[in-house]
Amino acid sequence: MPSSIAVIRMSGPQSLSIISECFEKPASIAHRKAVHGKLFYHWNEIDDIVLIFYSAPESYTGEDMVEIFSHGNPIIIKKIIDLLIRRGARFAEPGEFTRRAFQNGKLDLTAAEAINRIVKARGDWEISAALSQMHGSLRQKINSLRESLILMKADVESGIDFSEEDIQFLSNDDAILRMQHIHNSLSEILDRCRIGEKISHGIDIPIVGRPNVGKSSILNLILNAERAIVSEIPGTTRDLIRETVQFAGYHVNLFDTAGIGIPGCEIERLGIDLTRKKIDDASILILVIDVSADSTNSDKEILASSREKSCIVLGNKVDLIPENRRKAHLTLLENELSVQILPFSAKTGEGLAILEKKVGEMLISQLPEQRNFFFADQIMIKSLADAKQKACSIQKLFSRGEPPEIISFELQSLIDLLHEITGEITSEDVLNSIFNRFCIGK
Ligand SMILES: Nc1nc2c(ncn2[C@@H]2O[C@H](COP(=O)(O)OP(=O)(O)OP(=O)(O)O)[C@@H](O)[C@H]2O)c(=O)[nH]1
Ligand SMILES: [Mg+2]
Repeated sequence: MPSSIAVIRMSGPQSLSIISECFEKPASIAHRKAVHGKLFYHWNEIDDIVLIFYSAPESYTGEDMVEIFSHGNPIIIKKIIDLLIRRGARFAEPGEFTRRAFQNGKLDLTAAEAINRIVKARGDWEISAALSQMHGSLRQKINSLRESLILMKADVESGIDFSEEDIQFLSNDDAILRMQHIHNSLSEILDRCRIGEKISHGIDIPIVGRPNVGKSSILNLILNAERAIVSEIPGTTRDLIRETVQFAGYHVNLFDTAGIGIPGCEIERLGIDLTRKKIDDASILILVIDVSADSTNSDKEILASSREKSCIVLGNKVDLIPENRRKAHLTLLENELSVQILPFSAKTGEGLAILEKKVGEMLISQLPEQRNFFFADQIMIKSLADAKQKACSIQKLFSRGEPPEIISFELQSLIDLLHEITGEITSEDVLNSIFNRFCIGK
């Protein structure tokens, strides 16, 4: 796809010599200075470019790096890449730039994970949490726990050295309390990583109600696209239709569902089963009723099944009620169904802004401290869960008064686990699992 500008990045010790061979003014290339000039292949000009050279170690990867800003025509981009490859460069693997940055000590694994999320984030909150993790929010937490553990291990080992003289550097009660604190902190970090997972996966919000109330019309209105079939025939939607949108600042998976009523055929019945399952699994629901028709037992049944959830009840088709009768009509329905109804019209868009605001409020209340959630790879989450488990077992070792040699050994293995999370100790498999999820060029 053409764009106005493209950026082509090259990293490694030969970057400078490769670019110098094809740039018209090689002598003007200097560290962190933008220089403008022609790029040539055998005296043929390929493009007019701006380039920036970063001298190692002051670059993203920690190696010599060149960034070429060219025009964004794919033909030009291809020619530049071909030219660099002919001169000795090669295509980067997914995430290779960040992997090299990690290997050169420019960032730790928690920051690498955050950078991947910044590129892929689909909601405002996700971006701000990923930025804060890139700046060290998760690393600092892990490092501070590790420092406490190192001090504790030193205290335990001092107890070993001086055991003959009966000097106790760390009382058992004190140690148990400190381990409890570490266990709680690990537990909190793990919870925040799980919230991060949930937010990245997107929060599921099904749109439910009896047939023909306007669920598909509402999905289409939110998406601003004709995604689901709308018709006046009840039972039009029979399957779950999932669409991911940025709604209320979050990455949300909206589901249009089959209307819950008396099924006319086996397919409708299967669709209704899927809807009921979706209601059970979701924590936030958009429940639709048709205010232009009388409420039915199906409306009441659906409301009853969503009592435990955060639920927004939309009174759709409000455009069909004359303005002067609206208030009285809605109050009557609210009393009959014992819920608060948001007047809505998929036809005119009335109520959409309030719906978005309410969804945002519900997400905020369900995701406490969301600004502070973290992003972790599955392997990091596993290491965190193992670390939490280990903290718990070390606490028990202290309670049972086990010998300091054993406790010290276990403390060291907990310290090592924390090293794995930030990446000081890592296997090739872990690195592959993390960086293979990156896109090429990052
Ligand atoms: N006047 C008016 N008509 C609407 C509104 N929303 C939906 N309709 C109409 O109501 C009918 C049913 O709409 P759908 O969106 O297909 O309803 P649904 O709930 O998805 O129906 P099923 O898939 O059969 O369960 C269609 O004829 C829509 O044009 C609205 O806000 N105002
Ligand atoms: Mg439908």
